[in-house]
Amino acid sequence: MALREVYPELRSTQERAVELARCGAEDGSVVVARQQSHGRGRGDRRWESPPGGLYLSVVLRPALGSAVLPLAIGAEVADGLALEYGVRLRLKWPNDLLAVDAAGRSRKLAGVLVDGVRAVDGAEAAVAGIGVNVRRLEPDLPAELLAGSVALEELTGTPVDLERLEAVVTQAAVRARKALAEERGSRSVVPRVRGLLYGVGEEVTADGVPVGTLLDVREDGALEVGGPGGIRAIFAGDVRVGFPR
Ligand code: BT5
Repeated sequence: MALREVYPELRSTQERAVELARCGAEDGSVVVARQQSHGRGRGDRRWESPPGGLYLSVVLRPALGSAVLPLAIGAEVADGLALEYGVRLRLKWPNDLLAVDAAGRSRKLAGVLVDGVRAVDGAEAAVAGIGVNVRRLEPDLPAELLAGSVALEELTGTPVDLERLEAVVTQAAVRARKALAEERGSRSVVPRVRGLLYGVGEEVTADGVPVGTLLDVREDGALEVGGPGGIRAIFAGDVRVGFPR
């Protein structure tokens, strides 16, 4: 049976869910924390996790080891939030959910992090960590982070029930893995990702280096950019849309 653990505070739901996945927790098992002291993003980045947000990690198995999984989860979460709350979000490769306002300003609502895990029984699992800002972040955080982020309640204008949101997000992650495991797999998922992709046609940098115009997402999950030297694929890195100021 899928587990559900809810903590008032935890270092990181990802750490706990990775532990559960190692021990063989079932698909859809979820760890939720009302706040995190060491919430993490990709690499050594932090995820600010004050009370009021949604912080959860879902065990997904069997895992597919696919680079499309974070994108597929992002697309499913975007669709789930659109249906439930009527918000329109864009997906920034490879793992950000952004709200874009009428002036074209983008702000980050949520982030997705996927870790691969080998369970003690030898089976491969994935752990999807998802953080969603629900209430406005506290003003003592860095100004750049405040300016670049947005909360769900700011978009809806009404209070959001955390348990309902948890169900929407967890189900979205489980659906994403299933969709990729189906026969058409990424061939059916990637077109949906493309439909939500942020920054198409704009200049992008990868790890601070200008790499050209954002063109597309390939079926293997790589980002395709075009520059004077031709078309190239980016498999990992910190991609920014627009030249750095
Ligand atoms: C992500 O990483 O966007 C993935 C975040 C995943 C967080 C969840 S919460 C539940 C689970 N448990 C964990 O410990 N983690 C997962 P990345 O693309 O590396 O983005 C990190 C960057 O986003 C930071 O360097 C900041 O610039 C920015 N950031 C940090 N906290 C933020 C927040 N609350 N809202 C918006 N942006 C934030």
